Amino acid sequence: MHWWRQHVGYVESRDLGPVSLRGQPSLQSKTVFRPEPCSRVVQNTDYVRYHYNGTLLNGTLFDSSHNRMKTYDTYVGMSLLIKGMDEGLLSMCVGERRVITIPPFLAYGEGGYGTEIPPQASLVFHTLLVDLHNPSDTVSIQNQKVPESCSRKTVTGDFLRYHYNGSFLDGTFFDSSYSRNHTYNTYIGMGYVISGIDQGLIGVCMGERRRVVIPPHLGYGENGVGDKIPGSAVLVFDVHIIDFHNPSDQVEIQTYFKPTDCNRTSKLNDFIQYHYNASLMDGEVLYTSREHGSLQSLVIGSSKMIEGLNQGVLDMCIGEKRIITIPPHLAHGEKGLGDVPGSAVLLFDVELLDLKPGVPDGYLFVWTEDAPSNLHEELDKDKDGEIVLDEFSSYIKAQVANGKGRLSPTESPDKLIQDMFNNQDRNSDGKISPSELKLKVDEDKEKLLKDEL
Ligand SMILES: [Ca+2]
Ligand SMILES: [Ca+2]
Repeated sequence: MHWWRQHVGYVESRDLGPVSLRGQPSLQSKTVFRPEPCSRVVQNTDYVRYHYNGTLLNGTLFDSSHNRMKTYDTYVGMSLLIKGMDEGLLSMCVGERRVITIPPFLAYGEGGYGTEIPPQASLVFHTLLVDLHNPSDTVSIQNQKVPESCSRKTVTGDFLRYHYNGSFLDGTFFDSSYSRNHTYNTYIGMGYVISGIDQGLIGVCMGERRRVVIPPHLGYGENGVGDKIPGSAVLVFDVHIIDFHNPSDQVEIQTYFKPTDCNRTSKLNDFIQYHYNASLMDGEVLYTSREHGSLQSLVIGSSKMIEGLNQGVLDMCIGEKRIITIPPHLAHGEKGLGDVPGSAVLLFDVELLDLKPGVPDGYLFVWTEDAPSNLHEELDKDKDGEIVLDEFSSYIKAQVANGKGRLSPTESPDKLIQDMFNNQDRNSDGKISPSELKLKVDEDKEKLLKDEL
């Protein structure tokens, strides 16, 4: 209500003088330019911002908003203006240019006004409507383009990444995320942005485009912002939603092909081979393993892999294809990585090609049964008190062949056995002494997978 009082006070000083209603010429209004389409026109109680040049019939300029470099801002139809303007502005569109010729009885009448407007003067206003809203306006959603596939819409508390162009109702541009080459990222519905955006971005889909028209009381109010946003300006945001997530989101899996023949599915520590396409939610491709001719492999649960992918490839059949949507806290986080922007949701299209039982992350070999208690004796085939590589290698291979142990499928057995031997031969003399041989016990692992040489 602050505006109201302010403008009442201001306009009262240019109140109507005495008027005669008889024998006077009527108000004349001539539209010089009217933009099409024109979805909304001025009605009584609307708040308008317009430019004008006011002249007498002889062409003498008595007032101009252009000279002040500022629109004239007021309510229409509430007797804050001279009657001729209250009437003459009605039904104008934003962008419309109109010449309003006002007879004296609808202007300042017999008294005139100050030194500029003589008694009985008809006034000619060349007007251009710049902005228009009503205090009862709410956020308006227009030009919606919703993607066919929309599994979820934004709710309060979601974190959005979006692009926008910001303009005023007359089309004047004021800001764009595109010019910064970076999405605008924010939580919505929580007061981090102007109310109009908080409201206008609830219920959007990923990939959706919409226009959000925000009246000033849900935007930057009567004061505006610096010299960028004038007071009482309606804001028009053309928004493109790139992605959104909620900090509580989990990995989302959509299987679109599942082979009928599927006797085993992937589980933690399995060694899998797969192809994938990774992209951002707006379709920007990050990596395509097929194009690079690069079959991927991964031990499920490996710390080398983003957590979301480790989770997303569980319970998969060989030959299965699925789309895995991964929120940023299970991918590359707020900072992003390489081509992945901060806080980006990732889309993986994965086809599982092969699946082998593996060993836990960081292990080369695991026992499938309890490890022998007299391991050094078992390994020392010639009983000379030391284990050489040949003894070590043939023993490990025998365990694998008998199903008592499992080597990691990530490398060749000989390479793994050599690495294991080197790990145990702590003084690197080519022999493993009884004191060198130690079982590494990881009590966090399940029992069958818990011991490693
Ligand atoms: Ca030996
Ligand atoms: Ca040694």
